[in-house]
Amino acid sequence: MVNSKRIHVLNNGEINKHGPVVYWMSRDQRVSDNWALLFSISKANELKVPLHVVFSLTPNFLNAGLRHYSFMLHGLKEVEEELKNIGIAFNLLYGNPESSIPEFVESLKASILVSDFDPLKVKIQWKHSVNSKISIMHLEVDAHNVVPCRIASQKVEFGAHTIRTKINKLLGTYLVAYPDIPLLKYKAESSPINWNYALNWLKPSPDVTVVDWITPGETAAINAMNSFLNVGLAGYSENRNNPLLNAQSGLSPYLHFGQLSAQRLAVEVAKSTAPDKDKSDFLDELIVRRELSDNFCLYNENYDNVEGFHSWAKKSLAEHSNDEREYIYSLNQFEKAQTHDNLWNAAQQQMVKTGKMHGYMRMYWAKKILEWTISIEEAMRIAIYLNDKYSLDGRDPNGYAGIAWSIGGVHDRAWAERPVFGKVRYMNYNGCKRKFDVEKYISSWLGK
Ligand code: FAD
Ligand code: FO1
Repeated sequence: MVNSKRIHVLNNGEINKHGPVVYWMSRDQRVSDNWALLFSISKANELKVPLHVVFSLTPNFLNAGLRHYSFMLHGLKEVEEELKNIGIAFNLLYGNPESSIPEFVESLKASILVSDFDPLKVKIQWKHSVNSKISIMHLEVDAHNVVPCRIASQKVEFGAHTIRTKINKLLGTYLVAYPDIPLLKYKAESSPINWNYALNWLKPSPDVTVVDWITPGETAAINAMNSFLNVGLAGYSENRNNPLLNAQSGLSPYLHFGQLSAQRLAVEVAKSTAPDKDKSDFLDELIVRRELSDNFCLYNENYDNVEGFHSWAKKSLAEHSNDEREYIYSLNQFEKAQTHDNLWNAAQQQMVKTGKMHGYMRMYWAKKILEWTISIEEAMRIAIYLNDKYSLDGRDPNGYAGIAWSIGGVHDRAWAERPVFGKVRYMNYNGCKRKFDVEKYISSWLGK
């Protein structure tokens, strides 16, 4: 039922015949359309044992605040309810997974540990540490990518144009409809979770407020997907880069937290009656661009710093490191949207207020941080800090790849050389003015 190519053996542990299967949920926080869950269920039925899903809650995860944890916990509450309905136990653990997961596995005398794929360094470290403390088999299932990241390519790809051919060749095999969730032969129950206690336990920083434009959870995600399919997909190609139109799907928070499966979305888009150009442009972003980010993070551990840039960019940026900066701002000035450029300030405010800056403005926003900081190291630090702190879809491979593209030309080509940017693609205010009504965007985010 689950293509074996999605499954990656993480250790050489053995299967302990009698204990329950444990699925350590982290990236793909949903019950439907989840290959890691489907695999865990088939394993449990095969071993004639029950299934426990477990989520390890860690405070201050990569600078996450109340905005992110509130969204995530609401989604996990729905996961708990849906799992209960099909006889699967859901356990919420507190603290570092490197100790909480081995303890949990030991307490249940689990038969096998299943986890979902995530290319971020912190996750790779978690799994490495867990593996040093357990003796049972640990399998990882890529439930996030249409084409499993480790299958699409075994090396860091140059750009969308190189991974596109590899991914498109494999879509026939992997872009398939999901099977129904099989019945559990052996059921398990768990005591209900006190979600208010969980949120309070995290003590999330309140200075990044909860957002109200989006409802968390997989039911709301499917509803948002359907309204995008019915209304937003047609015209996507033409309108998606206009920050004044609400013409992107708005689905990235659901995709980031795994409350919506990208494969489900892709299957539904492919079936839609919207114009082909809109469908192919959207699928290229959703599959090629998004899966290129996982490729970048999996095979380039410096995805979040200057070392991760290509040599042409490192060389060129270094040659211009002493160029005169017309403006230099501190993290605090950027964070408070106090630069001389009201277009940049408006984009920053959109992110602070809503947790979702328009995709086109994200490029401009990051490139100006390169232009107005004392070094590219400082630019990377500030861009990642602010994006992870305020963006609901932050702490995501797409973010690290998007920032590396903007500041370090990753997945982009060299352009005509200029001060500060060197050969990294330049963007400026006038370029934005040619594309949309900047005054209107500024007034909508900087107040009247
Ligand atoms: P849509 O246009 O509706 O796209 C649908 C989905 O396709 C997105 O949710 C995403 O999964 C994928 N996608 C679209 N554009 C890109 C892209 N350029 N790269 C990779 N995947 C893409 N995306 C995040 O998910 N989290 C981030 O923290 C993030 N930070 C970014 C920072 C910078 C500086 C840049 C330039 C881009 C960043 N992106 C990030 C990528 C992109 O801007 C967002 O995915 C997109 O704006 C999300 O809104 P949407 O779902 O409405 O987009
Ligand atoms: N994953 C976990 O396993 N435990 C957490 O407590 C956790 C918190 C968290 C907060 C904000 C956020 O954006 C992501 C968070 N994640 C957590 C990870 C997330 O599920 C994704 O796997 C990665 O951020 C993207 O790869």
